[in-house]
Amino acid sequence: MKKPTSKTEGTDPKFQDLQKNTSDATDQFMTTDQGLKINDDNNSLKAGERGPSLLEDFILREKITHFDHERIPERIVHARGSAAHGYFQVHESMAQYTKAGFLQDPSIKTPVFVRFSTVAGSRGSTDLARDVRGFSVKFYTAEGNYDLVGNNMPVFFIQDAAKFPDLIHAVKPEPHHEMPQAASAHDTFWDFISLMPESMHMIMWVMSDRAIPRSLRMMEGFGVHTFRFINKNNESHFVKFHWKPKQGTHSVVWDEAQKISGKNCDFHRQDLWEAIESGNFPEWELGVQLIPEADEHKFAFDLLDPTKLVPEEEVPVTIIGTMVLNRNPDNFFAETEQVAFHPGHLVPGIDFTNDPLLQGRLFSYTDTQLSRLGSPNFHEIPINRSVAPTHNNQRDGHMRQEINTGRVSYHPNSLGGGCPFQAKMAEGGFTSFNERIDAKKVRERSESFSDHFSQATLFFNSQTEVEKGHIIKALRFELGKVETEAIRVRMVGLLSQIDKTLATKVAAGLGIAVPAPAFPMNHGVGADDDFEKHEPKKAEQVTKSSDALTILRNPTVTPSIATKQIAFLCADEVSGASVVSYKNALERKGAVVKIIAPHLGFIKTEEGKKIKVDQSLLIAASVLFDAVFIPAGKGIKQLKGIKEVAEFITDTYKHCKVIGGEDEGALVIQSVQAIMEAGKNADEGIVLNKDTTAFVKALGKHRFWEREEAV
Ligand code: HDD
Repeated sequence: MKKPTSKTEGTDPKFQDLQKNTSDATDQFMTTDQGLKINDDNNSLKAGERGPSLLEDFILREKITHFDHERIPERIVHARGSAAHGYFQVHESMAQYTKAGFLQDPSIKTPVFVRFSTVAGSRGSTDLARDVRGFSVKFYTAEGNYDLVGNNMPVFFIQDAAKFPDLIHAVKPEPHHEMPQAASAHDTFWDFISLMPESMHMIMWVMSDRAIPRSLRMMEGFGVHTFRFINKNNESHFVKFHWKPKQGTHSVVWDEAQKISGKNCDFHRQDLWEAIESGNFPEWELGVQLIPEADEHKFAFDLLDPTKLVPEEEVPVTIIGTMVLNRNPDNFFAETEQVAFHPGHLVPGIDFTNDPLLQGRLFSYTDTQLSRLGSPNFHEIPINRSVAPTHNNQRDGHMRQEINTGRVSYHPNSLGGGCPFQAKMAEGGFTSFNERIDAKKVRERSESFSDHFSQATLFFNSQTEVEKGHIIKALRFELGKVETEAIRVRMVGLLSQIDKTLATKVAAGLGIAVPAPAFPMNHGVGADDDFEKHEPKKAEQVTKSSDALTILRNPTVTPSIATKQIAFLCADEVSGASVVSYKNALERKGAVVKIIAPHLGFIKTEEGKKIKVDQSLLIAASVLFDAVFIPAGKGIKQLKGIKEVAEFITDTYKHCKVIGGEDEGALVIQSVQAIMEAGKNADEGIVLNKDTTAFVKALGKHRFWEREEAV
C-alpha cells in the first residue's frame, strides 16, 4: 500500500479506498496477468531463430490481446479533460437549508475528484479551443456520492434536453469530412444557432473571454440549473451553485489562444498538474444563491429556464465552503478517463427542479456510461466507488467485482432476514421532494421561457469596452469562417435584438448590412400550429448591468501573482545579480521564473557562476508566459537582433502583458519595433530600469488593456 505523503491523505477515506487498487512494480518481477514470472519479454516464441511465431505463445498472445483492446470510446461530449483529487469543507452548518451531511460540520473534509473539460473537441484536441469548460465535482460523502456536474458558464444554449443531440451534432466536426476539430467556427454550428434564438444569452458567454481561460484554476464554475436544498423539516429552498476561484478569474486573448494551441496544446492540463505538484493547490469557494420556495415566481424570468441566471444583485451569492485540489491522479486512464459523473447522483438534502434540460440529463448520464465504460457495474471502478457502503439486489453483469454472499437477491425476503433494509427518512433514506404536480401531459414550452434577449443584453451591457471588443472580434472570426451568407445574415439579425452597436460592428466586419430580424424566429422549435406560443418575445430595452458578469470588473480578481509564469530571457555573460534579485522578488510572491536562453544547458554569468537554462528560445514562446523580463549584463546585447527575442517582446506587448528590463536588458527591449513605436505613450506595463517592486506591482494588474487600442 502506498504511504500517505501528507496528513490529509492519511485521513482521506477516498485515498484509503483507492489504495486497495493501486499497484507499484518497484522491486517486483514481471509476470503475466495470471501471475506467472516472465523470463523473456523481448522475443516471441518461434520455430527456429528465423522461423514463424508459434500460436502456442500464450505470453505473446496475452500481451497483444490486451493491447488490442486498450481503448474505450471517448465521451460523446467533454471528451478532453483533466482532473485532480482534493477535499471540500463547509464553513458553517447549512442545516437551516439542507440536511446534506457534508454541509453540516465544518471539521469534516469531504474528499472530491474534479474533472475539467472542453466540450466539442476529441480526447487529443487542444486545451485552448474557444469552448465552454466542464466543471464536474464528485463529492465522496458519508451518505454516498454527490455529483455537481456544471460548466464555467452559468447558462446553457438550449432549454430542453430534446435539442441536445441537435446542438452537439451541429457543433462537432461536420460529418462528411470531419472538419473542423475542436471549433465552433463552421457552418453547421452557426446554422443551428441562427435558428435557435434561445441560445443568444449563452452565445454571448461563449464569444466572451470566458471561453478561453488562462488556466483551469482561474475559472468560475456554475451548477447552471436551479436545484433544491431540503432541510430536516422537508422545507425547500431553490439553490444556484457557484464556484469562485481564489486565484481570480482570468483569460487569454484569442490570438494567444490560437498560438498556444500550436506551441503547447496541453497548456491547461500541464498548468493544473504543475501547480498541484509544486504545492500551489488551487482553491475555490462554493457559493449559493438561495431562494425561498415562496419566491419562485418573483423574477422576470423562469427559475426553471437554464438559459437564465439569477443576477447576483437580485440574490447575492453566500459563500458556504472551500474546495482545495491537492493531489494529482496516479493514472490518467484509471481515474480521469473512467470517472463517471451524473447529475442524478444525489444525497439527502439536495434535489432537482423541473428544468427540462436537467430532467433529460438525468437519463443521459447513466446511459452513456453503459456504452463508454461497457457495463452497469461501472460504479465498482475504484474512482467511481462510493466510500459509503453499498448493498442492494442489483446482481451480475459484465466485469462484476463484488462477491455477494447468500441466496437472496430480492426484496421483500424472509430468507435473508429482510436484508438489506430500506432506510426511513430519519435513518438517512432518500425521499424525493414532495412537490405537488397537477397537470396535463403536453409537448409544450412554458410562455415564461420566451424572453431570449434580455439577459443576453444584460451580459453585453455589463462588459467593459475591452471585453465588448473581444466579443465583437470573436463573432467576426466565427461567422467569418461560415461559408453560407444566409447564416451570417440571420445571425446578425439576431444580434441586433441584443445590441444594435454589437450587430452593426459585427456586420461591418463581415461586410454585410444588419437585416431586420426574421419573424417568426423560432424556426427550429414547436409544432407549426403552436408557433405563436413559442415565438420569442421582442427584445426589450435593457439598461442594467452587473459587475459579476465581467472578468475585468469582477470582484473575484485579486492582485496576487502566485503561480504566474515569468520568462527571463538570458544569454552568456548575464548579470547574475540582476537575475537573482528579480527572481527572488518574484518567487517570494509565489511566481514561477523560467530561464530562457539561445541554447540549453547552462549560461555563464558575469560573476563567473553558472545558471541552468530551462528552455531554449526554440521551444519557449511569449504566449506560454504571463510576463517577460530581460536582466542586465554585458552579454545580453547578443539578444538584440535575434528574431525569436523580438517576436517574444512583440507578442508580450501585443497581448497587453508585462515587459520588464534592466540596463542592457532594457536596451534590448527598447530596440524592438513595437516598443519603439509605443515610445513616450508606453504604459505602466513596460517596466524598464525600475526596482523589483514596480515589476511585481505591474504583474498584479495582470494586463494593460489600454495598450490594445494602440496595437
Ligand atoms: Fe452534459 C458530460 C455538463 C447538458 C449529456 N456534461 C458532461 C460533462 C459535463 C457536462 C461537465 C463532463 C463530465 C465528465 O467530466 O466526465 N451537460 C453539462 C451541463 C449541461 C449539460 C452543465 C447543461 C446545463 N449533457 C447535457 C444534456 C445532455 C447531456 C442536456 C443530454 C441530454 N453530458 C451528457 C453525456 C455526457 C455529458 C452525453 C458525456 C460523457 C458523460 O456524460 O459522462 O451524457
